[in-house]
Amino acid sequence: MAKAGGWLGRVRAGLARTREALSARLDDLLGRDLDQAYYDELEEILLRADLGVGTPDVARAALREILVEALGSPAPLVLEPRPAVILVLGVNGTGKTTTIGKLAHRLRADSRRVLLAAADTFRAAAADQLEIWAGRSGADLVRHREGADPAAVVYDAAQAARARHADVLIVDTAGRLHTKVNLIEELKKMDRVVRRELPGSPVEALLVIDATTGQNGLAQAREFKAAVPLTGVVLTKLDGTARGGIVVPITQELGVPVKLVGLGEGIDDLEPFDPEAFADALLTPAAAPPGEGPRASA
Ligand SMILES: Nc1nc2c(ncn2[C@@H]2O[C@H](COP(=O)(O)OP(=O)(O)OP(=O)(O)O)[C@@H](O)[C@H]2O)c(=O)[nH]1
Ligand SMILES: [Mg+2]
Repeated sequence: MAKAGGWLGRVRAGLARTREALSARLDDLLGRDLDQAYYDELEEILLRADLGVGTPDVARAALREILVEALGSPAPLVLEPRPAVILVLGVNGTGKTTTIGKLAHRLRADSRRVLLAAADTFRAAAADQLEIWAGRSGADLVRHREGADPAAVVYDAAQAARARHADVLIVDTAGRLHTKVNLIEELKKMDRVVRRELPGSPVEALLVIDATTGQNGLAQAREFKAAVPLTGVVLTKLDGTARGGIVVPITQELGVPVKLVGLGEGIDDLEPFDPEAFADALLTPAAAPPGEGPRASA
């Protein structure tokens, strides 16, 4: 024991500088978002300690496995029986209306009849914006005048969805802070009305989170979830952020799957979330097929 301790003690002392360099920098990484920048830094730390290029490769493979496990299985939207309802919620400017436009386009391409409800009656411009997306995607629209009760829009849209045999009714709501009690009550009312008017229809409540807000988005999600039974998250603006790793804590801490991701402002920039593809996209530089090593494309 004493001998082993002595040996260990000497090696430990000898490795002091390497260890300090490693652990101080590993500590810096703790608590940060898991993203490409994180991975690059981890790789650099391992290489600086001369652990060799093989070690970053092993670390990459292990990290991929951890990510895929943490992210769970793909969770597609529930769209049957028809008409299916999708309520789209979130704080201001996260990309709700844009996501609805893109989603309507995807569903139309899949030959589904889509009806959009402009339940953001806060500003007339909000319904105008949704109307433009309806035109682009070939969806129908129900709108009321500015300042109307959002639940009344939802009521009319539910009747229209039934009368016009819509396959999917998507409800656009006004951006709201999760801390505003009356606005959260308004959301609950919309949720109640649509369930009452379309009994038997599946209701997706999708929370739209702007990935660039990082951990803040997670705090929003907790509050929304306490108010409305969320069925999924849409993570937008992944194209412009180094914080894409926020997907992991969202999935794990909320227990709500990420269902869609927004990758730009265009009509085609929305994709179903695929955990395996996401882990690869996060860890593998563009153009390098998996397994070719971290700098194969450089
Ligand atoms: N880069 C990028 N921009 C996006 C994405 N999704 C939305 N945006 C942009 O984000 C801005 C806000 O989008 P909106 O769809 O109006 O957001 P909203 O949540 O409906 O906003 P409010 O209704 O005001 O709460 C617009 O400039 C969009 O083009 C995305 O995935 N990537
Ligand atoms: Mg909007």
